[in-house]
This record gives sequence, C-alpha cells and structure tokens, in this order.
Amino acid sequence: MRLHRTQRTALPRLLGSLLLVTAAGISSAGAAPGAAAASIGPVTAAPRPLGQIVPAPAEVKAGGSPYVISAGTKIRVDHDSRDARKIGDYLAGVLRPSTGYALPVTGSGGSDGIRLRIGSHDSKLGAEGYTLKSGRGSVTITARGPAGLFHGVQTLRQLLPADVEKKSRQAGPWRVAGGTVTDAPRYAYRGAMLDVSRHFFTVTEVKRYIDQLALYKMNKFHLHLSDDQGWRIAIDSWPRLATYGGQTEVGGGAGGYYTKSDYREIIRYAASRYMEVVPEIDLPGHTNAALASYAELNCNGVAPPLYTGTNVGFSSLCVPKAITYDFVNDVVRELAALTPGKYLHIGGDEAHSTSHDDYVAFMNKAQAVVGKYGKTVVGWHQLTGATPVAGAVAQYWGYDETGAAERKQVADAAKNGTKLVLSPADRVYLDMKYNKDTALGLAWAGYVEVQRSYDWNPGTYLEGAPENSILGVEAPIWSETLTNSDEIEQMAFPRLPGVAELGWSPASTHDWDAYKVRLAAQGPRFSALGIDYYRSAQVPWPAK
Ligand code: TNX
Repeated sequence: MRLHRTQRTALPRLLGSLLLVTAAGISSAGAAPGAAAASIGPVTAAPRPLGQIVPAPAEVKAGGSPYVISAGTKIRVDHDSRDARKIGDYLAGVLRPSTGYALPVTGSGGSDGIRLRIGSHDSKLGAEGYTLKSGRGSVTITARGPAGLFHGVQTLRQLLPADVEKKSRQAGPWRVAGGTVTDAPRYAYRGAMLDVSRHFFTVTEVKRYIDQLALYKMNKFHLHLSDDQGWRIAIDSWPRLATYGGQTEVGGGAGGYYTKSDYREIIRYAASRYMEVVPEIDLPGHTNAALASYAELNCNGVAPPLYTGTNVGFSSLCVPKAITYDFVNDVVRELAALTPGKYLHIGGDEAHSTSHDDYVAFMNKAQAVVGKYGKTVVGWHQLTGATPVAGAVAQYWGYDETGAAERKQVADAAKNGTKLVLSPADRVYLDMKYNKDTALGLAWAGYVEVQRSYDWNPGTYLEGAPENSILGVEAPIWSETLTNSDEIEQMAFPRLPGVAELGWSPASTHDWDAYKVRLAAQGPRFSALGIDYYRSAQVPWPAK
C-alpha cells in the first residue's frame, strides 16, 4: 500500500481519531470508517470508498464489486417521470464531457447502467433522502421524490473521481465502490445567502453559486436583495427603486438590478437544483437605496444621496408615515407574486436609527403584510425584540460576544414557537477572514478558520432553545469586499461544505478529524470545477 506524501503525515493522527470514534461506539454508522479508508483512496486503483463524501451520509454499508461506467452505459429513468428524466439529463450533463461517453437517457426498463428511480416507499427517507446501491453492472438511486433523487445524484458525482467534474475528456476509469448508502438530512433548512446589494452579481454568477451549493445538498438560497448600497429587484409600482437605487454599489461601481424576468430565471434555475429561493428586502434599516430613490419615504421629505461606503445602521424608513406602508405593501405584494417558495425575509437587523418603539411597531406591521400575501416571515434575530407572528422564523447571527440577554430573548422566542435558522457570525459568516493574512473579507466577528466553522452543533448551540425549534443552518456571505465569483469562492471554499454537512449529516457523524480528511478529498474536485479555494493548513490536502 503506497501512501501519498501529505497523507503519510496525516495517518497517525487519523488512526488516533478512528480509535476514538470506534471507542465512542459509532464506527458502523456514517463517515468514520470511510474517512479512515480515504487516506489510501486516491492513490490505489480502488475506487473512492463509499461514504467518503461531504456531507457525510447517514448510513453506509460498503462491500461487493464496484460499478464501472463505460462507453455503453445508459442512464435509465422511470419512463413516466418527467422529474427523473430531467435529473437524468442533468447527470448526463455532468458526466458526458469528462467521460466522453454518449450516456443516453432512456425510459426503457433494464437492470443495468445508472438507474434513477422515484417511488421508494421507505418513509424514513422523507422528501429529500435516497438510497444508492452500487454493484457489478449497475448503480441504482432510489428516492421518494425528485429532491431525494437529485441529492443521490450529488452523492454519485462525489463517489466518482474528481476529474469527472472537468469539461474535457479525461482518462477514467469511472468506478463507484460497491455497497449501499442510505441517506436523509438532519435539517429541513440548509441554506446559503448571497449579498447582491453591496456588490451586484450577475445572473450567471448567481447560477454558478447555486450549482456549487447543489453539490453539497443545500436546499435554500437566500438572496439579500436590498441594502443601503443598492436595490436589486425591479418593482413595477416603485420603478426608481431599481433604476435609480440599483445604479451603484460599494466603491462606486455601476451596480445593477434583476429585472423580473432575471429573477424568475434565478428561481427557475434554483428549482432545477431543488433549491428554494428566499428573497430578502431588508427593513426598516439598511434602506438608504430606497430612501434615495423616493424623497417621500423620508421623514423630512428629502432624498439622501446614493451610498457607496460600508457603514451600517444609519438609514431608516419613516415609521410614522402612511406612505411607508404603501411602499411595504407594494414591494411585498410584487415580490411574493414572483416567488413560489414559502418564505419572505424582511431583514430587521441593525436598525440603529429606528427607535425601539418604532422598530416594534414597524416590524409588527410588516409581518402582517407578509402574512397577507401568503408567505412565512423570516427576519434576522432582532425580530424577536418585536412580536414574532405565529410561524415566524428568526435567523440568529450572534457570535461568542453576543450578550446573554440577547441570546435569551432569541431562546425564549424559540420556546414560544418561533423557529430558528442558525447563522452564527463567528462560525458560518463566509465573509469573515480565515486569519490575519486573508486579503478579502471582514473580521468584526473574529477570524474563522475551517475547523472553527465546522466544529459546533446546531442542535445544542443556542442555550435554552429547544432542539425542535432549530429549522436548520445558513451560511451568509456579505459582499462589502467581494466583487466577483472568484472572490466569493475564495471565501466560501472550503467552509461552505462544512456548513452543508452541519445541516445534512446526523450528529453522530460529527468529527473534525474524520471530516478534514473527507474535505481534503474535495480539493481536487474544487480545482476540477475551477473553484479557487483557501488551502487551509488545518486540512490535509493532497499535493497539487
Ligand atoms: C452584519 S448580519 C450585517 C450586514 C453586514 C455584515 C458584514 C446582518 C444581519 N447584518 O449588514 O454586511 O455584518 O459581515
């Protein structure tokens, strides 16, 4: 058995962690065994061990012959399922360029090839789970619904060599280890947020990020569509919001906005990756772009200039004015009509220029408007300082220095039924610098290395919040310092897959020493995908 140079040094630590995991009695579930075997995976002729993927699968039973994709392989989908066919076409789109094989997608039955099936009756799989069975002659992914089948396809991608992600023909061989993966998510909400306001990102850039999230089984894409520096979504009844309020960004660049058809295209694309878009209009603070676009929204009737700096907390809608609620009503109505998903995020953070009483009055009225248009309210956790409506979701973005009273306010709301999405800033804010040498990003919540980002438990993180109040996790990326896909990727990778794992994998699989080996194996995949990532010294990356 030959060992890779970087892996040689990692092995003693790895064995140590394996012993620990075994001692803890979870050696038969999840990623730990696969992760240990991973240290020899990339250099022997054996396929990547089943289970050596991110997020760690719930259950792995390795064994039997591997499956090999070859020139004659067919992708067989249920003949009567449009969803299965679409997912088959998507998979073919990933596999054809690198394998060079035709890989026809066919609805004609057959027991060989790559088989994609919807219609499992295994209730444990839920809407997003799947099983993947691989052996001589076939690999079969079965799910109860299309989202599960799609996630199973992501597992198949990751079980193949990283070269499969390349856009030109590669040598192969294209083997999938034998055995069975049975997998379903821990949390229903596994998200990422992109701030398109501080810097604007094109539809093409947004789609690229959506594709990256899909590889890690994320299912919510939160778009921060308005802030002081730019309004990014066309609203017909208030056209200047986009045409004027969208025309700049941090640093004074040209900015931009999504037309309604651009936004629908983002929604359509996200839906094709089984991802729900959560649009955010940040209110009542973070509203300079709106206030600059319409003088009448200001208490003094005077429009401020557009803003291209990076301060926060200086703007507020005029809470006593009636027109403020015409504005909120129109914006929420149009955005709700454009958005098929159930959530609408109304911000509510850092309203430092709004008095407490005004804040409470405003947020309570704004929540009612969201309800009127049939959506579930999401707000940053400051919403818990107003009166969260039944069913509201609060997104916690505190960090280790957040005061006990603020934490308690959120935990108490959770006890009263408010659901929580966890985005602790010193863990999952992907715009936080990794260390003092990170060129991009901010550091107000401290430096966030890869281990720190991964090593926490959403189920127990916020003291006093009942475990069943946790809807899931979300990794926001704020764009004060980020201007294009490459810069987003330098900050998101490699932390994003860790957040995805916190959202998907059972707590029993959580183990940094095992995770860092599985993460290391993602390095060549990032490279094959053209993702420029931070090669953290905490992770035993294979040599380039
Ligand atoms: C805090 S997090 C903000 C954003 C900034 C971000 C920068 C939150 C709800 N508000 O306005 O962009 O920090 O990290």
